[in-house]
Amino acid sequence: MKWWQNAVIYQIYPRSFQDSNGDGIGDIQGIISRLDYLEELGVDAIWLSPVYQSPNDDNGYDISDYQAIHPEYGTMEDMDELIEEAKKRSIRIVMDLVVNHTSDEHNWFVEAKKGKENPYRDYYVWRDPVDGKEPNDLGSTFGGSAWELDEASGQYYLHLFSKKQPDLNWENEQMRSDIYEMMNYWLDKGIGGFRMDVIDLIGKKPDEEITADGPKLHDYLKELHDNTLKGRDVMTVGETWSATPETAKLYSHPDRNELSMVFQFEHMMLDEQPGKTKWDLKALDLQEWKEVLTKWQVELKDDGWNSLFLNNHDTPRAVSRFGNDTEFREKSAKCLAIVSHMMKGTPYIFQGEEIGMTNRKVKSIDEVDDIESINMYTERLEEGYPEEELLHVINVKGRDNARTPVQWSAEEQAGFTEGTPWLPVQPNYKEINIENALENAESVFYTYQRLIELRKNNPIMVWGDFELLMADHPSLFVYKRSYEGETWLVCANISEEPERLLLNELSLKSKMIISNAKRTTVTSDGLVLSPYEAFVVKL
Ligand code: TEU
Ligand code: CA
Repeated sequence: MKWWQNAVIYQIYPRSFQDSNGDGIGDIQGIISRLDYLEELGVDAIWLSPVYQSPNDDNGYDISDYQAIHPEYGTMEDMDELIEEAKKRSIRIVMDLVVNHTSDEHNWFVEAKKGKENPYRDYYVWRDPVDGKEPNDLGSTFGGSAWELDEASGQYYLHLFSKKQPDLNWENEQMRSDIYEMMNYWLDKGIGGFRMDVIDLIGKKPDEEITADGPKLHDYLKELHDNTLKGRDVMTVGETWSATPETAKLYSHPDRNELSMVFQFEHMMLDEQPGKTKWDLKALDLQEWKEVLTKWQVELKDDGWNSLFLNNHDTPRAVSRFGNDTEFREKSAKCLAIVSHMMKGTPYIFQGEEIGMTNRKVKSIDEVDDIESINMYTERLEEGYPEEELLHVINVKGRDNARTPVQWSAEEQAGFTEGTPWLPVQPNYKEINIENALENAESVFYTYQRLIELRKNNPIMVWGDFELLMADHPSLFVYKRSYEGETWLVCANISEEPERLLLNELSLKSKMIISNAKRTTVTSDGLVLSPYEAFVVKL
């Protein structure tokens, strides 16, 4: 067994986690000061969103120096201290690796712009204009063309994200070898591994308008593995929006020596209109959601490894999106935690999820920080969309939802900072905060703590086969896990109405493992599950 197979990972978005010096920006010393809290929660590793040198065009996902810490987060000494202090608490630090692109302020790009003869020119993707215009129709995720003209040379460079995030050219061997060297620098520090940003894009073939799943993607990952990860006890998780169960097996099959697992997003895209963007909303159909999650559970089986998550720094808060963040906030947050942690794979908790933090509401675009939301707003306003509608979709899907400061206490600024936070603290912090959660034995926090502990002590949670029951039920999510003669049944009512559950498998002899409704016994002759009730029993 690998350590990450029964691990639970906690994602920190450092800007919003804990400020230690009153400048309103979370930092590494802030994280160190909260390690005891994470130890109490019980997590095995932290996925740390980028803390590298960066002009922050995309909040650190635009890196200008991979081997330097942004001064707003601290110093390299702080980083070393974080790794060491975390290790003392058996917590590993998984670094974010952003190597599909750099910042335009990275020295490689500064050199590359000097001209076609520069040795770094080919580290990036340059093309001549076609008919005096962009080489083709490739678009950027953040809006507009993916090509930007460099006046000096008359060539365009590729940027699949912002103009300040030029794409690296993975066909350049020297560039790849520089990346491996940088990765080894971090691995030698004793980190726990890497979360690899949009790694499915590195094999791009821009001339053919192929971005994800390019022909050499897996060759690059194998080479990367052999030059960096091989022989080290680390984990890797690729961020792959394009993954299907078939490609996920290519990335994560234990015999292929590429990655440990990938983040797939199929269950995260069902509330958008097919073929359109994340901003084109559609109501989520629970049956479809169950079907997709089940497909991933069943198809990866022993030929790959799943990651389990319902939110991250790019997506809305899980409780606001899949649960009910008003009347049933705590109950639905626990329900979602149970449903997700009881599956097979490695669970990820995004900061604040463990207390049921909610989405943020804005009334004006001036309150928005996220580049993706702002660009979409500007573009669509020009196309004639009503402002109201645009603010609505930003409130539903915008990335700032996840990025408001962690609510530590009822003190001013939620105990996040003594200054003015870079993004306002949510008004509900007086009620929803970690201090309150720790004092209340019934809080969402203790559901997460219990789920993590259960995973440590019950191999069935890690290895058990998955089987969906009642597939056609519109609001009950019921599944079985079975392992070495043992069977657990997970039952959840993901709706605001009570639901009747009739299952022969249940009996008075079933042993309650966890319940979010203080249920102690179950029977086969009909139970009524209250709104968002969830429980797990051992049969
Ligand atoms: O996200 C990849 C990505 O494609 C996102 O832009 C995604 O489509 C969108 O945010 C969904 O709302 C990764 C990082 O997680 C993200 O924070 C970065 O902005 C992006 O890569 C570029 O590095
Ligand atoms: Ca700070």
